[in-house]
Amino acid sequence: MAPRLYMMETCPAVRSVLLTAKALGITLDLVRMDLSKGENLIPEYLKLNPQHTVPTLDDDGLVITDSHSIDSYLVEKYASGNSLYPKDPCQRAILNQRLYFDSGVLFPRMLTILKPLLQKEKDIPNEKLADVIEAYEFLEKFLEDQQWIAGNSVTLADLSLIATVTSSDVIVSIDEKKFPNIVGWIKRAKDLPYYSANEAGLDMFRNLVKGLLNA
Ligand SMILES: N[C@@H](CCC(=O)N[C@@H](CS)C(=O)NCC(=O)O)C(=O)O
Repeated sequence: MAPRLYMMETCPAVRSVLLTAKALGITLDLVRMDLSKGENLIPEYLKLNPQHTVPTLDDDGLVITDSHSIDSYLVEKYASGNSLYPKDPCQRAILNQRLYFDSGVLFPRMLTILKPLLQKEKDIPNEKLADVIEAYEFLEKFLEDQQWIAGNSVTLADLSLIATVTSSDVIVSIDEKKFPNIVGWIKRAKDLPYYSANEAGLDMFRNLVKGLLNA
């Protein structure tokens, strides 16, 4: 039975799992959810994921929440040793730091802007914008002298962050002059053979944000 993914494509965290699965050639049983209708708050879903977030993976009864955990699980379970999640402890330490950067810094900083937007609050406070720009500055440094986020080959850190960064760019535009490393990295990521897994959801996300800003 294919692992079941509870998902909503507009969510960057979901798209990182779609990218990982496509990169590894894993077929997922996709269960689409509409969070605007509170489908993540029904008791059945809360039983699976008390944090009521998407994505949630159910692999034959093993329930995993948080995209970063799901991505690393998919590699370990279905493609152990794959270069997306190298076993070398030094490479993995850097990679994990960048996954935690996505999880603990960039993604939540973007959410502090997105959440009020979803609640029809159009004025974005300058300090929230500055926080996201600061996260871009960190990312720009990570990419100094290397092609990918955790070194010179593609890893899960790229798949997580590309989904977040391309979404964040819709809200807080990435200045090409200030962030040439990030812009170059995005261009390289778009050439990955499985990048299409980010595209449809990103388009939906773009339309959603444009709609909210122009409402
Ligand atoms: N760190 C989590 C973040 C997931 C997350 O915040 N998902 C949002 C949608 S993008 C969500 O489900 N929000 C609904 C809620 O918090 O109730 C991950 O990587 O999976």
